[in-house]
Amino acid sequence: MAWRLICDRGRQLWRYFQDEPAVSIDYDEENPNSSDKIYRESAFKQNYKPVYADADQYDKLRIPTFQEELSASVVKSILNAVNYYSALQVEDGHWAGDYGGPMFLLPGAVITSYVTNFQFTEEQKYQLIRYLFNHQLPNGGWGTHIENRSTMFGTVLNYISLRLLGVPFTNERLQKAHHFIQSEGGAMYAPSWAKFWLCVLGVMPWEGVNSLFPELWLLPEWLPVHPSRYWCHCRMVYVPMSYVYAEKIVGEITPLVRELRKELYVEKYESIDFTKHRNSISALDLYYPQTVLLKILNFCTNTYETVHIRQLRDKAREFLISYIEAEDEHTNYVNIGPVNKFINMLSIWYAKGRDSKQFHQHLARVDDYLWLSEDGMKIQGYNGSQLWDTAFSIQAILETGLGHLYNKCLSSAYYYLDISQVLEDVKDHVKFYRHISKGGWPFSTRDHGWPITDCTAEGIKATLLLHEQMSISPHRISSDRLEDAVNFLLSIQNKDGGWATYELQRSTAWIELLNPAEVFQGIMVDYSYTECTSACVQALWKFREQSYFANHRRKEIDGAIQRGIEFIKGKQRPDGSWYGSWAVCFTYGTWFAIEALITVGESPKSKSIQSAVQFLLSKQNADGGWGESYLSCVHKTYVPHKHSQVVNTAWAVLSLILAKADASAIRRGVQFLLKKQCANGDWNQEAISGVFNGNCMISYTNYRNIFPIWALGRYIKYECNHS
Ligand code: LAN
Repeated sequence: MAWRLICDRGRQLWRYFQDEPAVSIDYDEENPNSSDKIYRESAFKQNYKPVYADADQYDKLRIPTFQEELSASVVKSILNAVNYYSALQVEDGHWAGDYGGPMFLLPGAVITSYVTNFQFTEEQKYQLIRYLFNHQLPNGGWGTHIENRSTMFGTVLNYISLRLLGVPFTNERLQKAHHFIQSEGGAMYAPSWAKFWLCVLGVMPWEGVNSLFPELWLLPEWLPVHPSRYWCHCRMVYVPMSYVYAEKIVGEITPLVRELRKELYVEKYESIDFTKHRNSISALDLYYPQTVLLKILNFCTNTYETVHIRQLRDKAREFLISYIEAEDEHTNYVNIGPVNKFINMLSIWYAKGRDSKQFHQHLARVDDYLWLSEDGMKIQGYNGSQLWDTAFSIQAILETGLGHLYNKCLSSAYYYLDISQVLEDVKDHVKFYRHISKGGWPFSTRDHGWPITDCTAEGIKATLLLHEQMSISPHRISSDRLEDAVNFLLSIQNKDGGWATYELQRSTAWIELLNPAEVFQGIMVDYSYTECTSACVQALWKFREQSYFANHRRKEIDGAIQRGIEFIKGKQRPDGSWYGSWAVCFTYGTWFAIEALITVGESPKSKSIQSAVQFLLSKQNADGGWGESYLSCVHKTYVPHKHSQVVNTAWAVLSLILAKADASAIRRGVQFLLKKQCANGDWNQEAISGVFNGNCMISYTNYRNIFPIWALGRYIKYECNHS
């Protein structure tokens, strides 16, 4: 294969090898979600070593022989599934997979490469172009994510990307996209995060955006609007954005940039009054409109911008660049996400120069965000989902009771848990508004290093399960390290009893009124979430069960669990469901909630569990499955998908078994999972599973294996208890 994934301690790099035969790429246009064929087919070829694939050998499996036909086929299916899925594991122990989905990230990389003059290789460019063409919609536009309808956010940015990647204006597909932009009134109707990039490229003057008010950082920290209180993803994006704004960075005005100025607007570029269009935004994009309060504040900061005070600006600029440098160092130039990665890189290019060591360190970490699938090469939503997928995979495989057959796979996964836990706080963490990190697990890699509440929780759960169920000795993840992980969780529980994502909740919901990104919701505050809270409660409970840790902060742990459970109960909706903020959607949130409640001993007969069961049963389809549309997340009300989905079905089955619900509903769910399994043990990629900020979807490719395995595994246990 010409393209190969090379991994090192979780770091994933797609490399092109000239003298190897090219990959055959067959993209299924019906489903915008890639099946991740390129990675999966080569990993499968290389690693597939099935154990006990022969159905007659059940007796060797130390599990009872089943009378019932369904159970026998479930065992067969599990073996087939784990045999397949374990072949996808990388040597360093993690599971790799496509973490694409958002369609507004690649343009940040391409525009930064154009302005700072770094080159993607020819092979990369070819694949980036393929990706963009593959995701172009029939009306010529692109959505904000791969399942979305066309938006100006997606279309303007991806149109520009294709032009910068060398596709000529006369190209038929670009003509269609051009037509779309023109018919929607031109690029000034794109949202503010797109306008930012237009200004950087020089196809919009900086007067076209509202002030990013760099001096905001100089206000006293106790003020509720101080940006140190924003959700870290929002904060870490607005830090370099404000720096770039303070410097009014614009790339070289090349002939191509001049052409784009003509192509992107309906009127002549020179005749447009861009100040008037600061708040213009297409109805296609509007999800969280600017509030009156924000408009008033924008008026003030825009006015201030015309007279701003030099000394204050210098002070703000200095602080911002020091913050950018700190984030770069803390994350080994990976940065918290793909948005600030490229804005930080641009800032460093400007402040330190093209030849600076820092710029080169940034360059070395660009490829960490790239992923190649059959639909082409994309910028992922993060530098991967390594730890998250691995911690879940461990739990899913152990749930089947067949862990002993997959010893090598599980010890290798344990190794990944070991090398990805964060062992120290970052330098100057107080100065740069970072919570402690010691003991936490990140979502991806240790190099990235931002620990997350629920990733830490899943890390603890997976570690303790492996310690319990596998003969791992000596424990490389020491008791001290597990205590640190628990300390991290205890340090980060909110006053409302819940857990947020990366930090304590630092502000109240009213600050959402200042959210300037018209396309996302809930980016200003790190709120407590049902999923994060459930994971933390489960982890603390698991930790508490180990007699070895009986003396470690027992009282605090008990209190934390109690308050966490109260929080979760308070989030239940009148219809019995829980909203899921990070995956699609009510089946996900409800699964997390039930898992936590049952773990701590809530009776399945309780009102809360019973109404959740009623909710789930009411959504089961005639084919036995469950299917939820991503629109559930957007509209915050259950929207069924046209087809049942294996991932939603698995969450529902996991929940119903715990809740001791009606056996026939469970069996029908299980039968649906069996029916959908492919001959090689995989399941087909269906609709997109992940979401963030209400409105943008993100792919969790391994969910189609993890959750069916987990659910079938739980079903086998359940049958054992019944027979
Ligand atoms: C993620 C990925 C992981 C995810 C879980 C751990 C699964 C979740 O339980 C908590 C939230 C979290 C950490 C999460 C938050 C939002 C992220 C970081 C992402 C979905 C990955 C990409 C997304 C990020 C915000 C994308 C960039 C867009 C901006 C609006 C800045």
